[in-house]
This record gives sequence, C-alpha cells and structure tokens, in this order.
Amino acid sequence: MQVMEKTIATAKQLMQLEDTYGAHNYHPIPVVLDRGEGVFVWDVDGKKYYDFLSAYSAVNQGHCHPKIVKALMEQAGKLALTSRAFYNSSLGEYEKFITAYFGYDKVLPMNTGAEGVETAIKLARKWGYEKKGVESEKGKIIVCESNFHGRTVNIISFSTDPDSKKNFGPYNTGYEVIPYNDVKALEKALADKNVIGFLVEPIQGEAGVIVPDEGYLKACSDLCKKNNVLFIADEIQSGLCRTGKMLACDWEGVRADILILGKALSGGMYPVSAVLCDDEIMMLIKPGQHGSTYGGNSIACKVAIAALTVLKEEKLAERSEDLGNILRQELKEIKSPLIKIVRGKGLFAAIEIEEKPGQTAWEICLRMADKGLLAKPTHGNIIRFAPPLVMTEEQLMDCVRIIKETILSF
Ligand code: IF1
Repeated sequence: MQVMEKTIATAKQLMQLEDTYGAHNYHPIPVVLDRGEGVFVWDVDGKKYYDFLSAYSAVNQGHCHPKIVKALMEQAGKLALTSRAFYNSSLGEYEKFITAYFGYDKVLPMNTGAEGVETAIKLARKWGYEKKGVESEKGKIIVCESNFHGRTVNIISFSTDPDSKKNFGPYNTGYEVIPYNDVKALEKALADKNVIGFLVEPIQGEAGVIVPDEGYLKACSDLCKKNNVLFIADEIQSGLCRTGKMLACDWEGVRADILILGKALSGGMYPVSAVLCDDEIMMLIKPGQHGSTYGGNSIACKVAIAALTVLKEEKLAERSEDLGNILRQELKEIKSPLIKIVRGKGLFAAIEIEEKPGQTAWEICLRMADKGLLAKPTHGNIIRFAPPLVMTEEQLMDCVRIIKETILSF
C-alpha cells in the first residue's frame, strides 16, 4: 500500500492559506509558529525564538506549562462541558479556590476577556439600579481615553480608538470618557449622581503600556468610595503577576469592587475569564439573568486552578518585578536616537520609537525576528516587551542583547 507522504506545507503556503481563507483582521509579523515551550516558540522551519509578546500576556506561565497541560489533558478525557443546567464536580472547587485566592465572596465564570468586561458592566448596572437607586436606564459608567476593554459593539461604544470603533455603530450609551491618569477629571465626572462605576485598566496595555502616576489608582478608588461608585478594575492584561504584583492594583493596595481577569487565568491554554465581587453586588444576579454556554466548564476550572497555582508556586510576581527592573534599566541604557521613551512596570514594558523611513517599529520587529526575538508594534511606533514571566535572568540578558544589536543596527 502506498503510504501517502504528508507534505508539510511551507511557511509561505501556510501564510497564503490564512490570507486566502481567513479574515484580514490582523496584520501578523510574517512568522509561522508551530511549537511553544516556556519562553520559546519555534516556526515551521524549526527556527527558535524568544516570545516577547506572550500572546498579549496570556502566556505569563510560559508556553505549554506541563502542570497546566496535565490539568487540561486529564479533564478533557473525563468530562469537558455539561453547561450550567447541571452542577459539575470541578466548578465548586474552582469557585472556592479563586475567591479565596483573590479575597472576594463570589466569582462569575466566563470565557473571554470581553465577556468578563460585559459581565462586570451588567453587574455594576444592576447594582446601580437595585442598590444605589439610580433611575433605571440612566446609569453611567466612567471610562478613560485610550482604553481597551474588548471588541464587542457595547465595549467599542466607549472606545476612543477609531480603528476599534469606526463604522460599527450605532453605539451604546451610558458611558462618559475622561482623560486617563487625571484624578481631577474623575472627581468632576463623579458629581453626576447617575454614575454607577469607574471602569479602568490599572496600566493601559493596548495604549502602549501607559503607567499612571503613583497614587492614581488609590485616589480614584477613594473617590469612588466617597461617591458610592464601583471601582471596576480590568486586570485582564495587567493582572496575574505581569506587573510585578499579583494584581497591578496591589501596587497601591487598592481592592477593586469588581475585579475582571482573563488571559493568563488559563496560562494561554484555554479561554477562561472571571469576574469577582462581593455578595452585595453578585447576589443581585438571579437565575436566568446572565450566563454562557462554556462559562465555568470543567476544563476551564481545572486549567485555571493549575494556572493560578503555578503563579504562586513559581513566584512569578517576584520574578516579574526583578526581571522587569533589569529589562527597563537595560533598555534605558541603549544609546540610540530611535528610542524616545522606555516605560512599564515589572515585565510589562514598552519602548516608543522615533520613527524615520526605514527605521520604523515594524522594521525593528522584523529584524528582531530575524535575530530570534518576537515582538509586535502597537499603535504604530510603540513596541511592547512582555515575555513569559518564567524567563531566567540569563535568557533575559540574551534578549536584551538581541534588542540592543537590532536597535544599534539602524
Ligand atoms: C485583539 C489589544 C492587548 C485587554 C484588556 C479586555 C480585553 C483585552 C485590558 C479583551 C484583550 C487583546 C485582544 C487582542 C489583542 C490584545 C490587545 F491589542 F487588543 F488591545 F493585549 F492590548 N481588557 N486584549 O487587553 O479580552 O476578549 O480578547 O479575551 O483583540 O486584537 P479578549
């Protein structure tokens, strides 16, 4: 019998397939990845790279972490999805684990970050009308300029990024946009008694790793308390050890009224998001008032327990802080007119490029890819540097070498 040789498609063929049959909603760096392990990924031609994007901070624990893979594999062969029409043997264990882990009464399990944000908005509105006593349909949520909270029509209704927003209207109402990192602007907005919540990224990721002034989060949290408004922290990207603390809000000792998690909640293994808050808010949702097919499925629960356990067992917050300080210091020491600014917290860093023709952030990323390091520009001239938190100092210094050599090669 003739054994059909499985012809391995080339990188070029695979890119063409995506181009021909897939929506063009991304413009990827021309690398076709085939395998990942820890801080490394390999392309279809076997070339090895350091991953300096970590799937936008979903892979904080490193690619294919053995403990998370084990949790996924064991559960997948036993029971995957039952829906919430029935109880299941993983959900209660997970709910107890994650509420104790973050110190909240309850969790509402969802799947994607955007679903988590939508859930938080619905919880806040319900609380606004049924607890705070805001007139129904009049509730307002304050958000910040340059926010990124997901891609649903409701969420992009309060985006300030034309690419995220243009021609997706009509847009939803009930939101007010204020400048980020501006306490006075929040104070002014909170004068409106219809304000129910303040939804904020403790560090703005998509906007280019914008770190607010020391004390900003605390001042906003205090203002929200004073005005009986919910402080809603979107820690989907900034959370789970990425900034050097378990949550970015921990840097200022701020406890959000509603905490939204995603991405690294599964270590990049499976879509898992979660919304945590106390009974006063969570118990307002009655049976049949919110949910999702996959929310709280057995695989998600086991994977999330493993992913959260790894964060603590491997002390990834401490590593992120220590390695992040080294990374940003090394980036600041690169003497090049190309680098306008270096910013970040922990291993959540970014550089802003003084672009010239042929010396763009995109070009820099292409050359770094040639040298074995993967990163991608955000908003044109900003390059985000966010490697998996399991990186060793030696590996980090190897990456710094690659970045330095690339920048100085222009
Ligand atoms: C894309 C950005 C990053 C997020 C925060 C909610 C969500 C995200 C703070 C929604 C998702 C992802 C989405 C992905 C690229 C990436 C991204 F460039 F879009 F903005 F990381 F900065 N809150 N961010 O960062 O979570 O529904 O995607 O699970 O849409 O291109 P999601």
